[in-house]
Amino acid sequence: MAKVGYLRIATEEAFAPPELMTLWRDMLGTATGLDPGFVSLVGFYARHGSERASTVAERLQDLGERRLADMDAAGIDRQIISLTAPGVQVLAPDRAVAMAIVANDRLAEACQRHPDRFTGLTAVAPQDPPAAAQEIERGAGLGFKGVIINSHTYGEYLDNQRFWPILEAAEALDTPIYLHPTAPPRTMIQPLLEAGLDGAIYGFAVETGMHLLRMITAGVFDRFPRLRVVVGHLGEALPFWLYRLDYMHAASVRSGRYDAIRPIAGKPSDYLRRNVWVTTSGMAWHPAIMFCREVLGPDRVLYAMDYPYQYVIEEVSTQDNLPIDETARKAFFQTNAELVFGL
Ligand code: 1DF
Ligand code: MN
Repeated sequence: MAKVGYLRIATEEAFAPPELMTLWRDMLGTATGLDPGFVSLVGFYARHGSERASTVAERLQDLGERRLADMDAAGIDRQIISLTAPGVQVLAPDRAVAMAIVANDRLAEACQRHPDRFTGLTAVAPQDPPAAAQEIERGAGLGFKGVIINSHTYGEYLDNQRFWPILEAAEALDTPIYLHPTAPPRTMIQPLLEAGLDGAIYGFAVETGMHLLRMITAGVFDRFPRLRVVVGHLGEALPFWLYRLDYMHAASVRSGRYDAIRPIAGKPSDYLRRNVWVTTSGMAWHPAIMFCREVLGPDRVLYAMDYPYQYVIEEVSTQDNLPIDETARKAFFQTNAELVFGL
């Protein structure tokens, strides 16, 4: 990998503690009435015999030499590491709270062993909002620089006031929430699943983009104006929709068609430019990256690899070669991430 005049900080990089892998496998083996998204996603990575499934599962569990060697080979200086989807958000509440603590302890140990290479985000169990708020505080004490939420929890979204202690804690500690995809919920997945489109190819983006949009239109960012949200995959398609979101949101407000669409202080695009940062995870494509820089602003677009799900070394040089100047390149790979995550 070419030496360059900036650090490459990859911001959406995943891990799974072996304890959680084991628990997921047990659930797949014994429980009935399982969530179809859990079966599709975790059933693949934890149990499928294919080369993709087994190398991802191995790499997810490594927070040591293998991960560091992969980073070296790709020229990644630092990973911002978070608990992979669905994390603990598919577990019963008490188990989820306990397993988030295990995951955070494991990740904190690894970050302490490799402080120049790894930064962690705090995993939480949204099933128990007060416990999650407490874990966010503990995570900040462990040195974590944000919170990972793997999208919906049993089909519930962060605009639901029951989750607001989580948003309140993140805002109070001035620590960003990384809103990461997971398999769509039971109530949404069927037509995606039957076509094989529920995963990272498209279903993730539909579900997570909607999650962020729900937060915006519900007025979450009026209630928590300093809350910062980072979202992968170049904003889960929302930047491409900005114009129409603003137009149709205003039309819905004017007509009074929906109880759920009430006036909010700004246009949807205002919140995307004020409260949201997007990362390129898996979207190593110049036209899309340049478009997001243009419509959101160059300080809002950050590099991410999506290790180990999209460990493609050539995509790093693709992004080294973005048609931007050296200052902007350093912002894209390094300083935007340093600012958002407070590194
Ligand atoms: C996949 C992709 C899985 C991403 C992920 O976590 C993930 C995948 C379970 O390809 O199945 O984080 N991703 O962010 O694109
Ligand atoms: Mn990811």
